[in-house]
Amino acid sequence: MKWKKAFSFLLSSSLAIGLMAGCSSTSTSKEEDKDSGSGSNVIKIATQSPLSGGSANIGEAIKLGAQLKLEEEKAKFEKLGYKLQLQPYDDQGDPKKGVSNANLIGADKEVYGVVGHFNSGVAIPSSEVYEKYKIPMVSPANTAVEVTERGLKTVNRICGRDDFQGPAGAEYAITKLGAKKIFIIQDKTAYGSGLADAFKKAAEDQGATIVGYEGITIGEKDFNGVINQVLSKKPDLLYFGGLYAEGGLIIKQAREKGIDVPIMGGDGMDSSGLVDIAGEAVKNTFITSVAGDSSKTETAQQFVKTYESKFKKKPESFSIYGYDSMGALLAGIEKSIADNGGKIPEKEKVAEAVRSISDYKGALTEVSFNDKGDNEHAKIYLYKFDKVSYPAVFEGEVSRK
Ligand code: ABU
Repeated sequence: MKWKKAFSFLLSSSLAIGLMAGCSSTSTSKEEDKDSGSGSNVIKIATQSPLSGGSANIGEAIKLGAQLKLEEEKAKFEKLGYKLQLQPYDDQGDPKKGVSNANLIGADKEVYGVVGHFNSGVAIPSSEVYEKYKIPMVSPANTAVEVTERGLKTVNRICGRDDFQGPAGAEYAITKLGAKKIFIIQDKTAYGSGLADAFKKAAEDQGATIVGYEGITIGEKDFNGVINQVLSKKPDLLYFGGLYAEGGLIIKQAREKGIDVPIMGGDGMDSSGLVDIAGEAVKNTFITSVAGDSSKTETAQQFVKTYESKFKKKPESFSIYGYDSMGALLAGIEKSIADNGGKIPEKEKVAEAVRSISDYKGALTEVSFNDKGDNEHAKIYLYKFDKVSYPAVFEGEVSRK
């Protein structure tokens, strides 16, 4: 693996482990009917993302990106004899709500796919339900290793994993930022703890000392207790495994207490919300992300123009991942229809066609799912916040190829 662009170095081989609104529904199907076609010409695609709560701006971005792609594909499916419909659900970033929505999705015979989720801790239990109903899921953002390590045939993601993201961050922290003494905070979720642990192991393997490792709770607002612990350990880098709502407050409160060392985190902090919360304090913050820079390709630039014109707002980094997840999902559905003589097959066959997607060219991403549902083309990107604006400055990327 090589960091590219502004800097370039090899990830050590020891680090190159792992992979490279609450809608209602209609009928409840009988057990034997769960994998049969709906008998209608309506193809519904559900989105599940947090449309309320601390991660709502990313959740909305994923939904809007997916909506844009579905609307662009409507005419093509109309010619095939099918009517595409978007069915957005608000999972609230809450595993219970995600599972409850997933059961509504599973009971709706016209739903043939899901774009979602944002939170791995919501995707993991919700996707057990999609698997039961044989409904393919394509995730734009779930990075926890477990998401695709359970052998589920319906679960896919276009983004990278935390056993790639964590080591990539550690490599950058140590070789580029000179970190030797690192304090780690994580939010005790499947994502936050998994990412922090992957970062920690890689950092230790490269000789850094972890001078503190503490957990916080989602929804907390006052981090002075843990920040006092950071102060007492005098680290030369503070790492946070978690989301922008808590991350923004930790950055702000740490700077208020005089902590001026680099602060680093992962893709859960890749949001304009981080800048809104942290303000000036965001400077000297670094993030790895599984989301690429939308200014880099002509197709992504066109996506940004269309998105801004349609929704009257700037996209988040994950908007285009919602768009490309919908694109890959619909490409699989289209293939399943073609393979079945123009008729949409039972959902199991649709899920197989989605898993078989290879070299799909999205607006920013390229997608080939491996046998676990991971994207072989996924990359990790590094961004630096050196001013109070979003997105942050692109510093480089690392891929496994
Ligand atoms: N990877 C984005 C942060 C959310 C999550 O995976 O849980």
